[in-house]
Amino acid sequence: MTATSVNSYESYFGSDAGERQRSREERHVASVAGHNAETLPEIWSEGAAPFKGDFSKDVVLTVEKDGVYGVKSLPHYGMGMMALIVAGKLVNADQVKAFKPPAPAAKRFEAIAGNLK
Ligand SMILES: [Cu+2]
Repeated sequence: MTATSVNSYESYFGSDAGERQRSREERHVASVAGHNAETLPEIWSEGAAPFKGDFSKDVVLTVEKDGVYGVKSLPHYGMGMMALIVAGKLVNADQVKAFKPPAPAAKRFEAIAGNLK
């Protein structure tokens, strides 16, 4: 399954990005220039390879280990431009619980994290 996100600045990672997505491949489409998608290292399944997409370029993350994967747009992460991708079991759910986002991003993070069960 491939999950596609993004189409505007505000919803770069899609309004549905926090929903439970058990995808093995996640594609971030650079439909708006000036963003990227890369690993949020605090929320990343142990041993999984990190990734870093170039600005204004599509990037595909192929997930091979169960867990929750945090993805951020580097320049806009502080405003909450992030997503959580779930693959298989929530083996690192404790990382989500412990994570403290930048203050302006807290509301958005709580909203997407609240969709994890
Ligand atoms: Cu961005």
